[in-house]
Amino acid sequence: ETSSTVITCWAAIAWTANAPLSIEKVEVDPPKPGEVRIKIISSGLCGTDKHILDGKNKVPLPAILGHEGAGIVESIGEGVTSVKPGDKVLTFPIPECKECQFCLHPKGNMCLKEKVLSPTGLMLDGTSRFTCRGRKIYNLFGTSTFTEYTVVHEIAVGKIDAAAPMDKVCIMSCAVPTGFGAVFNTARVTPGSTCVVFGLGGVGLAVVMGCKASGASRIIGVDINEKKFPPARALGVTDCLNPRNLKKPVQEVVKEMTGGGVDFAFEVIGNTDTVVAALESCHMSYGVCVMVGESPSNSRLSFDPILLLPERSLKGSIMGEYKTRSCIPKLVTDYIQKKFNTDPLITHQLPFQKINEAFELLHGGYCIRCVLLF
Ligand code: PAD
Ligand code: ZN
Repeated sequence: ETSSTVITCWAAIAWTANAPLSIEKVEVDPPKPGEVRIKIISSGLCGTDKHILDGKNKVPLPAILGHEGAGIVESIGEGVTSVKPGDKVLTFPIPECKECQFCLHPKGNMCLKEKVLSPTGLMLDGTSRFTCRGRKIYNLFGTSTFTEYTVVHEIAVGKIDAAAPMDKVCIMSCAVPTGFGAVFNTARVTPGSTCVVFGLGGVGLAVVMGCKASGASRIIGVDINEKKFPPARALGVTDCLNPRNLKKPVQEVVKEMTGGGVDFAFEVIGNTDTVVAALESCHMSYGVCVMVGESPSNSRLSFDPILLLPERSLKGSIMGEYKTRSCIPKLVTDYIQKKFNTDPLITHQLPFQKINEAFELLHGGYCIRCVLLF
């Protein structure tokens, strides 16, 4: 245990949006009470990190991005009881304090201590644990995984099975629970139902896996990048649509294909117009549209309220409605026991130093999830 020493290590700094990340030496402070310092072993690159780097979604900068991480506890602050040095853990962008009114409620997963919806980039005491060239560096959603070491609140750390393969399970921090939970917890997809998934990236394909596991009879995949179609078909998509190659709006085509609209639609892109298209793709009466994608900061949804009147519904889903620390480590155990296989979502692996190449892969659409290895 080195919980009183500062660690100097490599991290990828986002000084501004719309520029490559800069790999630099940073100082990582020891964990304060209730905090855990973690040696990151692997991290996924999520669409949310991409939106932030593209300037679509605003967070305080300069920051260390990344929130889909798996690592090993290096040291713990005072009062930490749920993990100890050497434990394998995941970091979660939504904490679960297990004490607040929201955590104690059986439904929902928004802990009162969360700040993911209004990111401050700081720990709950209002300070930062990262310094680079004498400047304070913000964190992302209290996690920050594009660094060799990070400090996370105990309430945002989940202890996982000692047998967990650390190069694979990082995607259980975000993409997998987000996609599975949108299907199992939010939409509650039923056997024989019809589904449409807008956006076939890492999260969208986790949605596809969930729909298939739920016994959906038809899963329509929508993407403007046709490189996504072969992996999507391999995971259960039955029909692929590229809106740019259609003569009419994609929602009209989906309605025609399904005799009036699907039972369940998922928006997993993060655009307001595709949220409306997904909503319009649903059956007017019993159709349920789940919004998973994060639309740009300060954007507004606009649609005719008559869409909802005949009982169609629109719901949001964050981290798949899973109470993170209570539920996600169990998903990891199920994965280890081969109850499902999310490995096909990981199409690329790169050493951490090549993080900018990993963002290029995601932009170019050549990969589903690229996992960075430390
Ligand atoms: P990704 O970049 O891997 O995938 C996005 C996919 O959408 C790509 O295949 C694109 O080609 C496709 N796409 C882009 N624009 C369009 C368009 N106009 N029409 C059709 N397809 C399009 O991202 P991801 O899968 O990691 O994340 C997807 C979204 O989910 C993103 O908005 C991210 O911020 C959000 C997210 N939400 C949560 C949550 O808890 N709600 C968690 C993680 C990610
Ligand atoms: Zn994410």
